[in-house]
Amino acid sequence: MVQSRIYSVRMRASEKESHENGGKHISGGELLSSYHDLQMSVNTLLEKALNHSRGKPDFLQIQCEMVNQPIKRVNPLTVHTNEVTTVKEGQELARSLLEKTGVPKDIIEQAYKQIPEYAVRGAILIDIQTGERIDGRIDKGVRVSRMDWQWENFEKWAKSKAVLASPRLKEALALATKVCNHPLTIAELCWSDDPNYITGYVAGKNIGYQRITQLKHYGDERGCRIFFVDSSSTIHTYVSYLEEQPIIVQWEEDHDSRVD
Ligand code: WAQ
Ligand code: MG
Repeated sequence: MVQSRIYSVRMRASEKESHENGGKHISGGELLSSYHDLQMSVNTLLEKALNHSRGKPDFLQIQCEMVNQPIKRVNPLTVHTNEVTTVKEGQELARSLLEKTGVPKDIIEQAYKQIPEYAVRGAILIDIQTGERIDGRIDKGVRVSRMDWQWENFEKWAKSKAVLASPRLKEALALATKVCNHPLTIAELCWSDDPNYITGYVAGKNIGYQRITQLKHYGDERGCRIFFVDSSSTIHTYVSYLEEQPIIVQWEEDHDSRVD
């Protein structure tokens, strides 16, 4: 991708009303595109919006903006898949992995108690010192944007790691890689709001991207995305990083890092 004329393309779709008027979130998506690929990129996000298991959109927005900042290239987090046999086992593993990243136990419990209250289309930011939610985006959360991973490079990576190459894994791993690339991120906890997808993950610098095969039951439309953050003093620059810093994930075998 030539650095000049790179576009951030973002999509959001909802049922009944727009998100800001209280509509139900159906689907969202973000990618980076060259000018040449713009039509195909818009189509990719349009298809995603029109074919989501959460429902058909009544409101749909796709926005393209030229990116002016230089794009940073980062190696993907190391991936490990943890097979579990029940949701309970999966959630216990998620809690212990979060502890391993350095989130205190009581903060993890406090965060879990708040999960049922969240109905956002972005991520919740939680301060690991206080357990308080610090993003201040009540019913919106923070949407991480301006990250991507070229399909060919992703496929090559997936093949070498013997994992199934799916757009969902590519998107989630690119997002987690961007998020964990920031020094204030301690950990991320995530599972999908797609009722047909029950695998989720915990990610952190020292543990990499740890997939857990069951973090919720089939049919459940409640998703979760929490970033555990070290301090709230520079929250404004942290959020700008999440929303604005362009990042391309690019796997280079020599740079593969080891995790505990
Ligand atoms: N920025 C912030 N939050 C987001 C973003 C984003 N770009 N995209 C989604 N979210 C939030 C939002 O609240 C969703 O409800 C929730 O995360 C789940 O999003 O096999 O598919 O796109 O390794 O449904 C993880 C496992 C799948 C993949 C996660 O999330 C694998 C997934 P979804
Ligand atoms: Mg998504």
